Amino acid sequence: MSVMDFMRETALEAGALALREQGRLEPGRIHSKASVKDVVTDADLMVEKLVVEGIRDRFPEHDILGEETGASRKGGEYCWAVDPIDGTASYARGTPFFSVSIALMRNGESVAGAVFAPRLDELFLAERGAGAFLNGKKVSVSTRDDLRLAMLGTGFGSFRGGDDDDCLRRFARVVPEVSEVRRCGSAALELAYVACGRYEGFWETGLKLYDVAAGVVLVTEAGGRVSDLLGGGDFPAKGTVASNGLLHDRLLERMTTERPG
Ligand code: LIP
Repeated sequence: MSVMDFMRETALEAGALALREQGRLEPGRIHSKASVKDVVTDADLMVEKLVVEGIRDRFPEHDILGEETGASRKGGEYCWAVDPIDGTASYARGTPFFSVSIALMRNGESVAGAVFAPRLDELFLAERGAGAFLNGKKVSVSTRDDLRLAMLGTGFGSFRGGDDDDCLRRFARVVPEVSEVRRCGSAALELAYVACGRYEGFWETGLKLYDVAAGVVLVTEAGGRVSDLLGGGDFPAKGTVASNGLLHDRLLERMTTERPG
């Protein structure tokens, strides 16, 4: 089985499990992590176990970074970044906006990714050099180059650690200048929406590698661009900005939160 077949099958299986478990979620199966704003459900743990065991069986020599189980590092060339349920808060409230996100990284760069939204029945897959696909159909980023017509996604992950005035200032700068800003609650899914042209762009700070690793390869393989807030490659540590490429620099200009004077 090829890496992409493994990814597809694992994402579908993991998504089916997440879907079944969403119907059975009750308060006792939802827990807080570092703060009350940061939730994890029993389903996150079950789905991560399924994915991690699959990787261990098939690629025993590879490293794994899982949102819930942390990192197992053998110091090798390949590492899998797994977010079993990206958008756990949305998932726990019963919304359809959550996804399973699985990425394969080589020497720190994403080379393949799967983002599956089981309630929406949408599987996004990308492999470096081979393009990005939604349910088997090739997708590409939007060709809109007018910021006023842009629909963007964002998130407020940086608030988990407390207040974040910069995040609010950035939001206030962007909102009046674009057509719409959406917040679905799953960064992986919003990156997938940039890849397939539904959104022109996305930005968020406070994300972790497992949130973005699959989405990044989707966006770049669909013809878009991903950077940190300053236009460099240090994402997600210094923020994540993704776009159709055409609007990237104009988005970056709005990411600076310095106030005049
Ligand atoms: C979540 C994201 C969400 C972001 C949160 C968080 P989780 O992932 O995808 O969009 O705003 O900070 O990281 O924790 O549900 O896997």
